[in-house]
Amino acid sequence: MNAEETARDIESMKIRGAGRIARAGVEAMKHHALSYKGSDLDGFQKEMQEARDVVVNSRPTAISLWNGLQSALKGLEKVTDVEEGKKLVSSNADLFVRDSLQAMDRIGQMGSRRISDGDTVLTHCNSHAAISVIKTAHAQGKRIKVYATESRPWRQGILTVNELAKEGIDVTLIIDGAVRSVMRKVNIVLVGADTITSSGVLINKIGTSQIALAAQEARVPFLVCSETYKFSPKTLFGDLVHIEERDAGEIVKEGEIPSSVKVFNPVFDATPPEYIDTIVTEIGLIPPFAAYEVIVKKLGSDYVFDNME
Ligand code: RUB
Repeated sequence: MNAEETARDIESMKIRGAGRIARAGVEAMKHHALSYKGSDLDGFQKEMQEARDVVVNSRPTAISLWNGLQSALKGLEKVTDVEEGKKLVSSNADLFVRDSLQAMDRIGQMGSRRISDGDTVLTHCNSHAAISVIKTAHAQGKRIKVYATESRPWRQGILTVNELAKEGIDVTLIIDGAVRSVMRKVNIVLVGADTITSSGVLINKIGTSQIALAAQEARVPFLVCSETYKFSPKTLFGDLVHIEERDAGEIVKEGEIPSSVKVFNPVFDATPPEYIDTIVTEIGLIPPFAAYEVIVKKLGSDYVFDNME
């Protein structure tokens, strides 16, 4: 798919989840580069930047998309002809997708060490990084139970329970409001991430911060499963994370409530680092307060400074 089609599918949530939108965005860059006709290098570089902007603006909150697109175009300003540029974007994209899938597997392996036989896990929305941990623990023969939240208004929890049930995992769907009621039966909470700021704040599906509160009250460990490309270099330079607000029609049908009633539909929220026990990444389990180190060391100071705009 080209950049415009990919952006449309991300915006309409046909493609969703921080990891998947990043991989789809990167694939779109590859497609866009390979289908460029002509030999004008300036034109090629300009078109790639424009394609990047179209995709990056399709969903504003997940830094994974921005980081992915930056990786796909890394070094493009240094190429000497269009063919070289095409090859570069194509191999950057392949590398990102490969590393992203590998990271998810590693997160599964490492996170599963924190799950014991007989544990009950609670997860929110539909995070493939969190699901990777659950599936890995199950594959290791651990008998686990899972509570999965419905995640209004898009009900991504339906995807999660279908995916886990297919693996033969004992899974129970709950409405979002039932989290505190079930928390006393839960041993560990696993959620994904759209963005992690340099100060260790987690931005994830709306409702995540309430789950963290309930977990802390019940003294249940709250773990975030996140590839390092979900850490935000932008926040290091003072950018605030923009929390996407979506249409009222996702919550109420036309005519269901008086037109004088306002509807507020933020789709992500912020969980402070004090509520997070650890972040499971592909480079290890790190405390949220080490987010700054991850951004600088893993993404690299060159990367950070080159990509500030
Ligand atoms: C999905 C969501 C997920 C993260 C991580 O929100 O908040 O927890 O994106 O997902 P939406 P993953 O459905 O609005 O995209 O671990 O799969 O990257």
